[in-house]
Amino acid sequence: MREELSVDTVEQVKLQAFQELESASDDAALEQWRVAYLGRSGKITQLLRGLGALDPDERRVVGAAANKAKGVLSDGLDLRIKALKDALLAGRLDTESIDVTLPGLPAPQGRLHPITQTRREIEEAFVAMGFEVREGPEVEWDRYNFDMLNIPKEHPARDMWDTMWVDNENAEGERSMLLRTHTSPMQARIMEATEPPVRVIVPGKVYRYEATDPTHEWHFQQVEGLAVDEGITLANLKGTLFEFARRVFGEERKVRFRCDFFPFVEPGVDMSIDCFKCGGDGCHICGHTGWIEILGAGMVHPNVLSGVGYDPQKYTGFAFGMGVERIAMLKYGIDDVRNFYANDLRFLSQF
Ligand code: FA5
Repeated sequence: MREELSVDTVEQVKLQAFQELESASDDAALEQWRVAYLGRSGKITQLLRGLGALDPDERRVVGAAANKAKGVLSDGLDLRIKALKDALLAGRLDTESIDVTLPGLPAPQGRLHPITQTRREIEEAFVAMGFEVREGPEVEWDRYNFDMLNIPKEHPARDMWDTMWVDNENAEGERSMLLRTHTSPMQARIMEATEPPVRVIVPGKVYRYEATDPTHEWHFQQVEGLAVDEGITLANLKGTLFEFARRVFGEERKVRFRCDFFPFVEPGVDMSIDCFKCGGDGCHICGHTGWIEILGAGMVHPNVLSGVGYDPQKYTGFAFGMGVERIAMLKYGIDDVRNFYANDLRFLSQF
């Protein structure tokens, strides 16, 4: 016989449901409880279905009680699920412990850029030969970059360096400030401030407004060298540079020393190393010459010496300026200088 459906019946079902919910202590028991009360054939669902048999007044009251019971039971289920989860976590915290002596995850480690490594190697080679390391400004006056290096204004020799000018004009409307095109301005700055003997190298960045190719960047690094004293000759320059090449490249690399022109030296030379790619046969990297030029050099021009107040009758000196990227290319067999500044970790992390 069908049980009479009333608010009391609803309350009894609700009470029993809560008691059973209290004793459900795992996922399976909770699911079983949900099906038994709130599922499609669950007790609360059946109560709601039975409302149709009641007269309208009773249906309103009992229906409201049944719907409310359904709401509180499903809230009760959510609370019970959360309580069980919290208890589980608390239990794990009680029983488990963290081993603080375990090694941590390794943090990714940086390293020195290959150009910095090469520059330091160059510095070490010259410091071992008695040179001091100095630095100078990258934004330079036209006076130091050109005039004091025996390259007056309007002289065609200025075309040897494609210059990036800083937008700064003097009273005559001439541009006078630039990004230094080479480290040679430091020759004049150092001699102006020092009495001979001088024996320095100057590493640093330089900038040129030129199209890039496998051996040309628009910004790169140079190491300038300068030695001034009484009785310095071209033989000292040659000996110093050969010793440098031996230290940095080893005995087996071939070195070529040739005449060249730079307005601030007389005579002028350049030095090349045999191409690492073709071994001297000629390829696209060395411009089919078999050689890669690494530096320009020469005996400091008497005009430069007298320009800084040195007596060219008494003092002589040599100077050189080498490209750090070219040296790194030769050392590591890199066939495109632009790789150094492309910021590709696949390339950089090899060094
Ligand atoms: C000079 O810059 C002179 N100041 C060198 C010098 C110093 C001569 C002292 C005499 C006395 P040059 O423009 O040739 O010279 O550059 C010197 C070196 O810098 C080159 O041999 C080469 O190794 C490097 N170099 C030049 N242009 C670039 C470039 N665009 N990208 C990378 N390296 C370069």
